[in-house]
Amino acid sequence: MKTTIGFGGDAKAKNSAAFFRTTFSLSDANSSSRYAAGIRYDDGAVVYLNGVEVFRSNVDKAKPGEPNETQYASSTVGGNDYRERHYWFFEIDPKNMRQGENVMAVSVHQANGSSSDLAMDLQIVRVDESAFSVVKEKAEALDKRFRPSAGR
Ligand SMILES: [Ca+2]
Repeated sequence: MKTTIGFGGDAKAKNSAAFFRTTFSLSDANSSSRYAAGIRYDDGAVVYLNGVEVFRSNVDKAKPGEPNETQYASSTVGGNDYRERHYWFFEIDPKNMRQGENVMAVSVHQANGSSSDLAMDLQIVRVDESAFSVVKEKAEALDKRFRPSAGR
């Protein structure tokens, strides 16, 4: 683990979500590259690129009037669950990438206030068409752990 975070002080009422944000820069965002991201999470995660949701898993959309950011995850991801132990891969549509600075944000959600742990790791690889096919095939071979982007 690279960063350890607190849970809010009350072990029976831990923070429902944690928020992470980072930036990266692209000098040629309009190239023909494709983007494959891999994420591990406990218990649920929503990923945003430049303010656009690009991945959501195990977190229901908030009901009207409820704060989306602090939703609990839909279910518990246990220690042996592939979502915590392995990467789930998904494609990011290149149209969501910007020339210059890009902002990647992730909200990670607990299943409930007494859940023992929360974790997240995210990576993005930028590849050409042939390398993308290899990533996709290998991820699909692992329990179909690949999700195409909504734009495709
Ligand atoms: Ca948890």
